Amino acid sequence: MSALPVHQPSMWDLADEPVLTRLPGRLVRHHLAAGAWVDHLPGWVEGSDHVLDVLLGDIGWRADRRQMYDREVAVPRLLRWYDEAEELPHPVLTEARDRLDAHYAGELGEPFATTGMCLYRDGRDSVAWHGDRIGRGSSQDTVVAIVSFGSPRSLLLRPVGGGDSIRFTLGHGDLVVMGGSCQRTWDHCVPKTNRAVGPRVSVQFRPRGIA
Ligand SMILES: O=C(O)CCC(=O)C(=O)O
Repeated sequence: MSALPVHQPSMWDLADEPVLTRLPGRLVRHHLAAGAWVDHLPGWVEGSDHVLDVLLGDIGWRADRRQMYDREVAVPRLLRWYDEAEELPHPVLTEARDRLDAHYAGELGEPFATTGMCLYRDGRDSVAWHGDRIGRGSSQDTVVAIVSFGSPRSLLLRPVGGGDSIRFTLGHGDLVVMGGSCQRTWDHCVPKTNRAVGPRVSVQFRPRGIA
């Protein structure tokens, strides 16, 4: 695997230890068409530099390849997957999952189980338009929560089949949650950028059977 990117500590996130700020009353819900919604809370995690340092370490990042027509190409990001039994690499991530469980229990009716991580090394890394429709996500409403660490990147959403896109900028310590029919009726992507951006790690919490 290629060398991991180096993180320049930010000048504005000076908390000594990572701290999760309050969720209720601060998350803003955006209702999209067809029963989809997105909750957004910039700066949910304070002291995120500590978490990013750990995530940019040797936590088992994997460089994947996939078939594209007649060629095999590198997936433009590094990946790490934690099943429900595996300990997460920073305790604040376990606390984040517990807090999300408590907050979304009524709406979701089941706990978050797996944790997927993507490392975008620079602006050339990306994820193409898709919905999390492997497994139950293809037929059932669900909730996917993403906590972002590192350089801000855009998360775009657009209706399946096309239409205007909506942009969320995901910065250091920000939380975005896609819910309702979002994975079935909307697609999302993180496009490449020509801006000089540093690394970003996306931490995604999903219920069992959603990918
Ligand atoms: O980078 C992100 O926050 C989105 C990741 C994503 O959509 C995925 O891995 O399915």
